[in-house]
Amino acid sequence: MNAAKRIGEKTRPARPRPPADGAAPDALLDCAVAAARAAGRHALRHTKRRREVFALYRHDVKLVLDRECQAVAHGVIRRRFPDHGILGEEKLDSNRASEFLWIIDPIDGTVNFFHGLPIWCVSIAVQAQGRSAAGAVYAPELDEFYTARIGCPALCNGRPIAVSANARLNQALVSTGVGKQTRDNSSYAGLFETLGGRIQKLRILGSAALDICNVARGRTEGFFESGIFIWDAAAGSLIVEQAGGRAEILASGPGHRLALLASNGKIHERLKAIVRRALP
Ligand code: LIP
Repeated sequence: MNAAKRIGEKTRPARPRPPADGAAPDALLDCAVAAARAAGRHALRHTKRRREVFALYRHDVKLVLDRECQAVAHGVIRRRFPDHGILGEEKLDSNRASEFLWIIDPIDGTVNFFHGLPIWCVSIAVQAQGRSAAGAVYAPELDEFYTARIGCPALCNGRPIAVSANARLNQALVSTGVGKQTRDNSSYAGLFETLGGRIQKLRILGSAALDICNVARGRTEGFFESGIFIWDAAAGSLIVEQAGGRAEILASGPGHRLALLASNGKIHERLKAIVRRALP
């Protein structure tokens, strides 16, 4: 598994050039917000269809609404930036020759959504020349809309947010997640025991994007998960960095899989030393 420090870093060119089609950061952020809002509202309007599946797995579910929300977000982006590349969780991967890449998770926290838990969101990020430029995470049932772009503070519902000031590991609230493979569930026992003894409390909430936004908002001090994907983490990673925290890819593998550590920065290295033992 090759490791890279930040999402997009390994493809980052030495000196970023001005974008070819002049897509300014504000225009990219406006588009991310419009796409996340449209997709989130579509899911919210159709919550009665939350159990319509096209595939049911042992630890995962693929919803009809996943694909519909991805198509809604894709349409918003295509209308504004017809030549940009788009990568989506639901088998969407187009025009990767572009210097811009949109990364869509139409419903992050899919199993929560399927069961009626409100902890789910739409996560949309855009990279320019391999560097995250703007991101939006919209949780309709929680009425929380996180946004960030390079050069500006992270916001929640239009108000600036910041990571917590807590530097004590034994006072830290940390969230994690359990992947979609059966082996993921068994490999976590050791991590839970080790981590649980060093921090205040461990939480599993089921949406990596919202877990990372909780760090950005100062509700938790850290998030770690191995076996998630770039679309789970891309927008949240920019949001937590623009809120004064850190997001670091500890390992990556085929199919956009990765292990991510996000934190308030103050406990990052101590947390990394613990969670690294859980990496395959
Ligand atoms: C989910 C992640 C979560 C992880 C789940 C799943 P999805 O993404 O947000 O952190 O524990 O296994 O990967 O599939 O709901 O977009």
